Amino acid sequence: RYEVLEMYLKAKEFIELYYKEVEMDEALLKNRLLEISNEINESGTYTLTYDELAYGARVAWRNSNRCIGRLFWESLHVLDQRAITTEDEVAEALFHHLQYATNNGKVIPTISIFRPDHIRIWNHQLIRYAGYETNKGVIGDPDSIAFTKVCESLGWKGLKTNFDVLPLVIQVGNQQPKWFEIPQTCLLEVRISHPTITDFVNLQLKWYGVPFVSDMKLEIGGIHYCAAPFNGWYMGTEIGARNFADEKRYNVLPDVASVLGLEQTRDSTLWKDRALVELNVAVLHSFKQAGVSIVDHHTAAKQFKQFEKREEDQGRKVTGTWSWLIPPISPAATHIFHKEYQDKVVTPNYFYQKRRY
Ligand code: HEM
Ligand code: NRG
Repeated sequence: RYEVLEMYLKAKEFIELYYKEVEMDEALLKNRLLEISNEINESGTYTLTYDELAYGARVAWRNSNRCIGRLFWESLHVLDQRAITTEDEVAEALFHHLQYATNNGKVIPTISIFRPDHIRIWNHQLIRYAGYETNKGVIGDPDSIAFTKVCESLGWKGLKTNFDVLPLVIQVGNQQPKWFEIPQTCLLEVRISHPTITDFVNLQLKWYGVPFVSDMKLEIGGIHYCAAPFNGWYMGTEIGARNFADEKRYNVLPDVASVLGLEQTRDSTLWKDRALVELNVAVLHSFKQAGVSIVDHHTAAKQFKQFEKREEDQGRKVTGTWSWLIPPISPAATHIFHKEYQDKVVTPNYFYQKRRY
């Protein structure tokens, strides 16, 4: 049948890449392809070995066009959770991932891979703050409003602070999803202060220490892993120049400017730009002080340049999405701004998928 052939061809492409890059024996490759071909013919699908799976997840990171953090792709820690079948087991595995990867602040880039079909995590990130529409405006993160409503409809109730950590929402098959409160032991947060401006703490800002993207699909060799949450560490601008600064997110630039005593009546005073810089200084300072891994955008760009060099040395072409790779502050101060990238999609890779709510 057509789908069977299609899957075999995709499997073959990945397995050949794996044997080429990991320098394995040609004869073993032939054997492995025969084995996969038989398994697909019998069952319609096939199972990667742990080593193939781990390599696939790492190459998928290497191929993530929007990611500036790719220098470290080979060090991704892979948790194989394909044996898990129930919501409770998934929640347990995710708690383990949160603790393992957070590692008391010394963040370990990690991915948990669940069985390809049947399991879906509804959260965008494992840890994220709720958002509520009220008649006095939005409380919390406006980006979470729709998902927060879903959680409430499932019976969860938040405290309605600006930083309520949402529960995990896990679905098996087409069953009603189950929600799980995240234990405090899995949660690391950083209060935001500024190295010299003491009044900064009056803004009462904090952010969670680690981003765990949980709604993307990992594709390796024609197999689609719909539940494969991964994490690295933050680049400071993600928090300081977007999550806190966007008008449609926490929108704190006017408050920061007030703390700095800046004239806000004219755009041309560049009060937004000055507020942005001090806010980003505060984010980097606070994470550093709390012992939580974070990278500034200049260092990240230099690391990305090293990645480009290493890939070229290996005879591979680096693909990328320029508009995502440039940092949102001082982009032209990085080399990325001054060159072009081919935005070609290569698999293995991480993809967006349809939301389940
Ligand atoms: C996107 C940095 C680790 C895969 C991004 C973005 C940044 C970034 C700044 C853009 C995010 C945005 O603008 O919203 C980093 C850093 C890491 C890291 C500093 C530290 C190790 C990882 C890991 C993976 C990964 C471990 C997967 C295994 C991706 C993907 C995107 C992305 C798929 C695109 C997300 C989307 O389209 O929404 N990364 N990353 N990154 N990163 Fe990384
Ligand atoms: N901008 C988002 C996180 C997206 C992924 N960023 C990473 N990924 N650094 C935010 O929450 O601000 N990672 O795997 O480290």
